[in-house]
This record gives sequence, C-alpha cells and structure tokens, in this order.
Amino acid sequence: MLFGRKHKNPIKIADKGVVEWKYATCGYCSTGCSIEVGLNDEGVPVASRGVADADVNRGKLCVKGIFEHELFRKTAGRGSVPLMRKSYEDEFDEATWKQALDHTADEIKRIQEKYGCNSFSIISTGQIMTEEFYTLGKLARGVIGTNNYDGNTTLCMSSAVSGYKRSFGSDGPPGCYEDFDHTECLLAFGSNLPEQHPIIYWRLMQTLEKRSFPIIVVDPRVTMFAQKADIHLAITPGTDLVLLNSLAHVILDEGLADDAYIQAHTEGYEEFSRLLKEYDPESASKTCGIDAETIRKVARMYAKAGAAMTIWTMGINQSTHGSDGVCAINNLNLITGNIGKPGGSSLSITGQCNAMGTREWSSCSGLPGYRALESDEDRSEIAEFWGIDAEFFPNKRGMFMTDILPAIETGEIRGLWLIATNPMTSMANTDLMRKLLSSLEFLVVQDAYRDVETNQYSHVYLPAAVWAEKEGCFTNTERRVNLIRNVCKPHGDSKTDLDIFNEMARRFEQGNKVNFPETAEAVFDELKQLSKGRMLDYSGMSYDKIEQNRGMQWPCNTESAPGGSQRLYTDGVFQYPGGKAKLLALPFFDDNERPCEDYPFWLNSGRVVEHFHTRTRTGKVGNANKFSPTPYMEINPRAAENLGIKHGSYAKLTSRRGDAIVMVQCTERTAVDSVFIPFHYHECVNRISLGLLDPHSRQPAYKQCAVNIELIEDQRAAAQANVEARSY
Ligand SMILES: Nc1nc2c(c(=O)[nH]1)N[C@H]1C(S)=C(S)[C@@H](COP(=O)(O)OP(=O)(O)OC[C@H]3O[C@@H](n4cnc5c(=O)[nH]c(N)nc54)[C@H](O)[C@@H]3O)O[C@H]1N2
Ligand SMILES: Nc1nc2c(c(=O)[nH]1)N[C@H]1C(S)=C(S)[C@@H](COP(=O)(O)OP(=O)(O)OC[C@H]3O[C@@H](n4cnc5c(=O)[nH]c(N)nc54)[C@H](O)[C@@H]3O)O[C@H]1N2
Ligand code: SF4
Ligand SMILES: [Mo]
Repeated sequence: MLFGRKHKNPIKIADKGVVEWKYATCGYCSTGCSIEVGLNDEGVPVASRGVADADVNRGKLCVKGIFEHELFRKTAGRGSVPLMRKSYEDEFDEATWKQALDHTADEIKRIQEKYGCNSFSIISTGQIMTEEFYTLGKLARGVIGTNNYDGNTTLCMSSAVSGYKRSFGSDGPPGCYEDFDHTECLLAFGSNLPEQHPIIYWRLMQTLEKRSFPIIVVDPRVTMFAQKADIHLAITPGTDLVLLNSLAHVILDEGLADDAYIQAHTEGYEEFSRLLKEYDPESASKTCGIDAETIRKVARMYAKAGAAMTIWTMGINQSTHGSDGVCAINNLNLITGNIGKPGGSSLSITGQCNAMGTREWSSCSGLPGYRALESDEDRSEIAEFWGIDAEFFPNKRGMFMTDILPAIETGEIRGLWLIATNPMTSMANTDLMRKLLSSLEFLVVQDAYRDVETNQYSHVYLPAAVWAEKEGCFTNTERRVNLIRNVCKPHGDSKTDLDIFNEMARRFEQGNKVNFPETAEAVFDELKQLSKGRMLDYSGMSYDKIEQNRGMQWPCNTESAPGGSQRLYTDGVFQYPGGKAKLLALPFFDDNERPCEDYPFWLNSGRVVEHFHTRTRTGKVGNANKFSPTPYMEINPRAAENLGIKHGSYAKLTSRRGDAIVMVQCTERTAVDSVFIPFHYHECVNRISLGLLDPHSRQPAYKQCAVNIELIEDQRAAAQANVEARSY
C-alpha cells in the first residue's frame, strides 16, 4: 500500500465563483472571529473565509464559521411572514406586519392596564446586534416600562457579571487573548476551549509552539482541553470554590502572596484571610476530591509564575456557587497581583456572540453603558438623554429570567415577549416550561426560525432576519467591538430586530416622544455618545475604523492606541469608590442535589463543537449536523457494563423531574459515577436537569444533578422515541 502526499490526488479547492467578499463577525460563539462572506455574481452567499489580518482569528475559522454562509440558503424552518392565532391549540394564520405588530402592542397595553406594568415581561438574548440591544432597552425601559426585562445571559454569563461587580465594582473582563503570549501559568476552570472556543484555543496552541508554560485544567470530565493539559484536576462536581479557597490558603500560608499589591489595591484582607484558615489542603481535599499535595503544587506554581492567568466558562458560572466561584478566582488573582498586567488576568470566556453587547447596552440589568437603576444620577442622565421623565424608571432592577418564568405560575407575569431565545429547550425542567409557556395570556416569539420550540405556544410569531442579513456590532470576550456588514437581504418578508423594535415603539404614546434612529449606524452614534468618558468608552470608534482595525477594544477614545485598550485596571484602580478591589470571604455550602441510592449518577451537561445551542441553526447546516444528529450520553464503559448497557444502544435516564432517552456512547471521558449529555437536543437533558439557582446571579446550576440509568428492553421503540426527539 502506498502512503504519502506524492501518491494522492492534489487537493482541489472548488471555485465557487465569488465576485465580492463582505466583512462580518461570526454569529456563533464569543471568540469574535472576523469572517468574510463571498457572494457570486447573482449576489448569493456561497463561501465563508477567515480574515487573514484580523488579530483574533488570523485567517482561521472553526467548523461552524466556515459554513456560516449556508445559513442564508438553508431556509428550512425559517420564518418568512408574521403568524397569528387566538390560542396555541389553533393553527397559525399568516398576517401582515401591521396586523401582527398592532395586535402585539394592543395585548401589551391590555395586560399592563389590567395587571400592572410589570406583568408584561420581555426576555431577550446574547445573539442580536448591540444597536438592537440598545434600542430594545430604550423600548422596554423608556417606553413600555416593564421592570421584568432580562436576557438569556442569566443562563450563561450572569455569575461572571455578578462576580466581577462584587470584586471590582463593575462588570468587564480585564484581559485579552494576547495575555497567552505573556503568561507563565494558565489555570482553566470548567471550560472546554477546544470545542467551545476553538479559535481562542488555537491562539493558545500557537503561543505554546513558541514557548512552553503549564496548563492546568479543572473539570470533572476528561475534555479535549483536559487531555492537552499538564495537570488535569478531575474535581468533584460543584466544589470549585473549595479548591479555590484552598489554593489561596496555601499562597497566604507559605508567604507567596503579593503583599504590596494587596496593600495598595484591595480591601477586606482580614476577614478573607480569617475564613481561609478553614481551607487547609487536607480538609479541602475531602470535599473537592483533589489530593492535598496537588493543591499545594498548583498553588505554588501559580503564585511563583511571573504572570499567571485564570480563564473559566460554564463549569464555574452554571453552579449554585457560580458568583462566589468567580469572586474566588478574582481573589486568587488579586492576592498574586495578576490583574491588568500582560499575562496576568481573571478572564471570563464569554458564551454567545454578543453576550458582552447585551451586558453593556441592553439595559436588562440596569441602564445603558453599565449604568445602574439604583443610581439617581444614572437614572436622571438617561431620562434626560432619551427625553423622558426620570420617575418612569424603577429604582431597582426587576426579576431575572429564571425568576420571570416561574412567576407565570403565580400569575405575576401574564404576557411575555421572547426575542432570540428558546427556553423550551434551554431551560431546566422542560415539563414545567411547557406548563408555564402554555398558560400565558399572550406570548409573542420573535425568532429567525418559526420551527423554534417556544413557538409551539405563541399567539404571535414575528419572523426576524438573522446575523448578516442585518448590520451592527458584537463585542467579544476580550471587549473587542467588531462589525457585521449587511451581506444579503432578510429572508422572505422577515425584518431586522432593529426595525421590529422601532415599529413597536411607534405604537406607544411615549415611543413617539423618544427618538428611535432608523439605521444601525445612527444608533451606534447615539450609544457612542453615552459611552464617552466611561469605562466602556466607544468614542474613538466608527464603523469604518472598526472594519479597518478588524475590531477595536474598549475603552477606546480618540487618544487610545489604534485598536483600543487591551486590558483594564492596568493602574490597579478599580471601579469601587476609593478605587480598591474587594477580597471576599466566601464560605462553601454544599447545596447540590447529589447522587443517592435511587439516583446514583451525577448528570453533567454542556456542548459539542459542531452544534450551537438548541440547533435552530446548526441543525439545518448539513456539515454541522452530520457529526451528531442524535441525542446521546457519554458514560464510562465500566458503569455501562455494570448496568448491562451496550455502546450504541438506547438507555433511559430518570431524575426527580422526568425522564429522557439517549443513545449510549461509552467513553473514558466521564468518571464511573457520572454521565455527560450535550444540551443541544429538544426533549433531552433539560427534561431531567434541575437548575438550582445561584443566590447572587440567579444562574442555573445546569451542570449538577442526580439521575438513574436503565437499560431499555424494547430498543426499537427507544430508537423511534429518540428519532422523534430530534425535531430536525
Ligand atoms: N460549539 C459550540 N460552541 C459554543 C457554544 C455552543 O453551543 N456550541 N455555546 C457558546 C456559549 S453560549 C457558551 S456559554 C460557551 C460554553 O462553553 P464551555 O463552558 O466551555 O462549555 P460547556 O460544555 O457548557 O461546559 C464546560 C465544562 O464544564 C465542565 N463542568 C461541569 N461541572 C463542573 C464543575 O463542577 N466544575 C468545573 N470546574 N467544571 C465543570 C463540563 O464537564 C464541561 O466540560 O460556549 C460557547 N461556544
Ligand atoms: N442543560 C443545559 N442547559 C443549558 C446550558 C447547558 O450548558 N446545559 N447552557 C445555557 C446557556 S450558557 C445558554 S447561553 C442557553 C442558550 O439558550 P437559548 O438562548 O435558548 O438557545 P439558542 O438556541 O441559542 O436560542 C437562540 C434563538 O435565537 C434565534 N436567533 C438567532 N439569531 C437571531 C436573530 O438575529 N434575531 C432573532 N430574533 N432570533 C435569532 C435562534 O433561531 C434561536 O431560536 O442555554 C442554556 N441551557
Ligand atoms: S470560534 Fe466561534 S467565532 Fe470563531 S468561527 Fe468558530 S464559532 Fe465562529
Ligand atoms: Mo451561554
């Protein structure tokens, strides 16, 4: 047999007939890759490519980005006209935009008049443009006037937001990808970077080719990242806080802390160090499952490195101690002086393409530009800018998404507007979600796809344009604002989210007093004015400059470096009055549902590289869907053998909430007492997940609960049930 390139056919790159490339930013994850979409001579998008001179991705794209142009042509399930019906049990009728918007506005007014302003709720997303977020915020807070307005970022980033605020006095990730080039030690908590942020991982690998430094991955599962790590800490689920406290214990105990930094830039040391005494490695190891010597070793490596950084994702955020976990990471970096310096950072790896944009500008948790509803000054400033009465704003934020949905059951919430989020599949406890959404007096779903599961219960469906059918900005993990140029026109008669918000505003009396600019660029100019002089200063940016620089990092004024600022807190001055960061004493309480006799396995859930979330998009793109079209579970071969379950067969999982059928994949990636299921499939893991809430961030602990696993006798029926569970 012959091997080697010499004997193979040369690789041929198909000529797609591209005559023009248009600049955009990828619409899936928060890495923020610059992408170009190629149009043929008929103006049809036929190819995608990474932008070579973009600092983020340097010409690369992952498996999702490289097929992104297919979104425009794979239109199965896309919404092309508005739909309406009296009850979710009826069939939909097609409607004009005027009918659908008039009816929606009437229902909002009716519900607000009858039950009070806050009984109508709005839940949005991390996946529309910043300009759209800002406009929606203006509409929700300044015109409709409901305080029960939040986003799906509560399922995703709210622990990071809350943790940053508690430690530093403000949200805002302080570091950047370039920190990899300077760091001497990288600690990663609950992040599967190679699959979920493939291009950030590739940046890391590029650095490692030139210079070696230790990578320590903390994850109960042997992920691709764990396999690449120098040290993998297979932690007991839900106990990261204990490990973090213990690392800090060793650093203080062995005199490895940066005392000068602590003295100059932090407060709260006394109480913090007092609590840490309880977290000696021997005691901690009993809870977190990492042996004492390893804890000491990692603590020493981290503290002795010239610069060390921590990254984390959902393994920390989606936990009953998510916010505390983030603060503990910040504690670790404050006591070692690793904030705001090259290679020294607490860098939360963000989730959705514009999860940052919503934090900055949507007004979900406050007012635009990291302003707070709780501040008299901020309320007056925004009221004056929008031309409304400051009294119109509440002086405290309302409910989080995870409290809004249960409040349907108590009658506190009567009507709901869902924008680009699919809680029927993404929230824990599917049965409860079905009951809640089906009992609303009025549900309006605004989504690019009409086959999105939440639409089963809507009264009105508003078809939205997707990604580069629109124009606007996304902010990525490293605070880089990047641009999406309009590549092609919206599908069918769908409208951009910006147009939908603007049209809705006109249907309210107050909406005609407030200015709602029509183009994304004009909205950008408006929010830019509001950013001037603030931490998230955009004032040095413009669409053209953003495109030229392939994204610009805030803070960015006219005097900043060409691409903006790489890091925050370089001067050690934090956002709390007085400028000091807080070292927080964070006791650990074990409040998870744990495996027991009836439900002997830990259930962990997350993602795989080829799919994005609830698959409304990647489920339609053949090159993404073909890798894992079927709901499946990773289980350790020894556990499977004990249960008499074979690789490739179907098994039934049961929890206190419900049951689910999955295909069995035997792999050593999971420990004998735990299983892992990707959450991308409807009627799957969230039928059984629990999602206890973090007390500070109200984020669900999707990653921990207890389940039982059974062999299914009738495999044929199970296969059928499994097929039915995939809606595409
Ligand atoms: N391909 C793809 N990429 C994506 C997405 C997608 O859907 N598909 N979604 C984007 C979004 S919105 C997000 S939020 C990110 C999520 O990105 P990640 O957080 O990296 O992805 P997950 O798979 O949800 O979870 C990460 C890891 O947390 C681990 N974990 C579970 N319990 C614990 C624990 O107690 N402690 C620790 N330390 N770890 C634990 C899991 O085993 C898992 O490997 O990905 C983004 N990128
Ligand atoms: N068990 C378990 N559950 C989880 C998680 C987990 O790890 N485990 N992770 C959680 C996390 S981190 C997240 S972020 C959530 C995600 O949960 P969701 O936000 O519910 O999931 P998506 O499928 O991304 O939903 C986004 C919707 O927006 C639509 N859309 C896309 N672009 C546009 C647009 O431009 N305009 C409009 N109007 N619509 C658009 C899509 O078609 C899709 O229906 O899931 C959470 N749920
Ligand atoms: S890494 Fe994220 S932003 Fe980059 S191409 Fe892949 S999905 Fe898109
Ligand atoms: Mo997320």
